[in-house]
Amino acid sequence: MTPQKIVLFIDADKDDLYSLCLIAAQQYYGIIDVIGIVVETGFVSIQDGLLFTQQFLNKIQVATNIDNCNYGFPIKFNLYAGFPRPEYLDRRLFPKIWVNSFVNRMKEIYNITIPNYDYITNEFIDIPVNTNAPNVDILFSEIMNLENLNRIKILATGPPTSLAIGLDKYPIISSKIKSIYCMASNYLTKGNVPEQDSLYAGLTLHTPYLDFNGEYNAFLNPYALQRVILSVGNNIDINIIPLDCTNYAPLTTDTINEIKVIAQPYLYFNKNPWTINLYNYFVSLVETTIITINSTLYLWDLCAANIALGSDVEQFYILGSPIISVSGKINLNTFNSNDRVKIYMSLKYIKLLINSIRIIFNDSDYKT
Ligand SMILES: [Ca+2]
Repeated sequence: MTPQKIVLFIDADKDDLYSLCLIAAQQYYGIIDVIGIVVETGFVSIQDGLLFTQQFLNKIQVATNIDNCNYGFPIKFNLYAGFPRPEYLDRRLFPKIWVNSFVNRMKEIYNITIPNYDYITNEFIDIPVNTNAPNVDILFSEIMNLENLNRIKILATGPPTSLAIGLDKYPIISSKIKSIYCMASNYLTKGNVPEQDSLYAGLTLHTPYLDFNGEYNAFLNPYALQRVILSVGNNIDINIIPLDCTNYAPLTTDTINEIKVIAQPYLYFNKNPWTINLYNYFVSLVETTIITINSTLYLWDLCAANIALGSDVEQFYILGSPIISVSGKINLNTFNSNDRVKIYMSLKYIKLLINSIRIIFNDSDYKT
């Protein structure tokens, strides 16, 4: 069987990176063919995101196009720099305290650093970094030249700015895409963006919005998400994994223990050093995410990655064509259409953990 071609759009936070472990596993086992990973502005800047992604991929023994050599690693991913976010969205940022703690943990645990951050004052310094990653335009031209027979699957686990721009800039791209999976937005549940100006989040907005309680990926670029959803009109299968769904997958210290128990029999039988190294980084990065005991964390991108990879995690979805409000939240009264945009509303937590481990260890039971 021809491996499914996949393109990822990520924003390089810890959630993206441990989800990448599953993607790397499927590439290694020949199940998928990753033709590109695009880093978007989201958690950090595009260039910083590229550096974090490159360094983490090297830890799990995956080479990249921006490395100087392939280090003898068995697989290689091509990274691309996304399009910059529109300037009018510049005031929408992740809380500085989260970004700083992420940057510091990457150094502390993995010795992964970026050159334009002062680790003593905890401030970004204004020295431009350039990874020499090719621009996403290069990837879009490659996609345009693909045959229609094996249409690509797209997984977006960051604000989908480049994907949305690409759909407009290169209309032919739509005919090359089979499906899109986006971890974004919220429907019936509360968002994770502050409801008003927040000193903690470094959030000050010109005008208060009426419906101001979205999810971060959608909040960082609500118009991009809306554009992606509209491509349902081009015969693309659109799947939205909102907070309603990811809230079923809390990340606590119990989660780590459960993952370790599930992995035990695989570790007993599997002696492949590449796989074992991958598993160790996967579990340690998930663990590293738990910074404070009482913070509310979820396995956001892992849910989306599992659903996109066809892992059967017993989801329930509703159909409709959502309208995304300026806050990034799905507008409640927009389901009167016959469109088939799928909005996932639930997911079985324990199966998510089991299937993630099955994917890492190449146990095809993840689909049953
Ligand atoms: Ca992400």
